Amino acid sequence: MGKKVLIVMGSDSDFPVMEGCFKLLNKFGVEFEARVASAHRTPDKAITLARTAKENGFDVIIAAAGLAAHLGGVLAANTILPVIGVPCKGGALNGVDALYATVQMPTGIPVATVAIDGGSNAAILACQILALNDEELSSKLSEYKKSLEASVEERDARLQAKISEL
Ligand code: RP5
Repeated sequence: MGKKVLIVMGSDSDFPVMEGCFKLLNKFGVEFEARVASAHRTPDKAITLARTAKENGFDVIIAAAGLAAHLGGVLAANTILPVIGVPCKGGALNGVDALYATVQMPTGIPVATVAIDGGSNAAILACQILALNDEELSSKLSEYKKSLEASVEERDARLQAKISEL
């Protein structure tokens, strides 16, 4: 399988938010490349990454940025690949600024925005997009959903045990 997911981060300081994303993509066996490029500090680099992503073999882009987070929008403006935005917490507004900047895109240029610090969900959403044309990945996602169900049942059992001890 070639490189499938391009991850662009506004800064390496966004790494803690994106660690879960990298881990999940590894778990699902999806290849990715992660780069730092800023919509404000290195606009040419960010635009070039977006414009060349398709020809470089990527199918989905994930953009992670904090503060006035225009990265997802700038990437989406320069590609027809789906762009998933991860607003990162930080600064005086604690990520609400990044959420609004990422999610409130004008008609025609969507950025599929996950929760503040939702790096893991960005990985899952990217895998769900790729799984449309990948049966093996589709099966892995189904297994993952089953493991979530199992963990809820374990939590339910723990709750019942705690209540019975009161
Ligand atoms: C954003 O500004 C980055 O995505 C990061 O979330 C935030 C702070 O960046 P650094 O000053 O740590 O490089 O562009």
